[in-house]
Amino acid sequence: MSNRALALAAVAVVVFGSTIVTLAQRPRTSDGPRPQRPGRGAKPEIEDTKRLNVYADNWFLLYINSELVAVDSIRFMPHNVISVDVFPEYPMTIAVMAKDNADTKTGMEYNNTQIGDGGFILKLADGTVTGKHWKAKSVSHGPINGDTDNPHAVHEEIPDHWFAVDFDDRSWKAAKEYAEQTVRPKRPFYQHDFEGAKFIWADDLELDNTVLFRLRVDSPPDGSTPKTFPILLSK
Ligand SMILES: [Ca+2]
Ligand SMILES: [Ca+2]
Repeated sequence: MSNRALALAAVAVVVFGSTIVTLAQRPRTSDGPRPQRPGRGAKPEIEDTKRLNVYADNWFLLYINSELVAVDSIRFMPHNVISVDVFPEYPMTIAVMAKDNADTKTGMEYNNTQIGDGGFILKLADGTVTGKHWKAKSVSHGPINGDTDNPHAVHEEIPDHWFAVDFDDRSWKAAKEYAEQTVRPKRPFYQHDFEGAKFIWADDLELDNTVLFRLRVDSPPDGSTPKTFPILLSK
């Protein structure tokens, strides 16, 4: 090997060796929090989320601040609880579409053999619960007058952007509260935290079959101070 080749080999060893040292000195990211980038602030952690429990007879979808957050994974039976982690940002607008199981034409269920009843309840760990302070609008109703001999259902067009933060719900009625023994929730309801929440629906638990609900929450109802994360704010 020439002197020149020996010199190149020596340089290669030095460069390779320093690469190993550099890799060895890099901070590990698999355990422990990553160091904060200077000037950008903390990022939210999972501890900054709140647990949302939702039970619907029979189905729901739920938006928070105009974004779809939860959908009932079971359309009809069995009755289930959907439980998700939510990162609350205030003011917070919650919008829900809840559906009783009902034939679109007749408003009845089980092959038009009976009238089914609805019911909706929710609790968020920031203290937000369902109750008559929510707004409600029935958009599907039947059978009209409870007539099971000649059953017909009526439908209202679902308003555009009914789930959006800036939707005007002032013309909607107050939600109506129903006793737990009237709704008769199934077992999963009792296995989750709904303490302080009331079952709600539109005016008729049996004949209103699709109901929209809305609530604006200005600050955490439990009085806690929400954390803010400047890193999430767009400039
Ligand atoms: Ca019904
Ligand atoms: Ca039902």
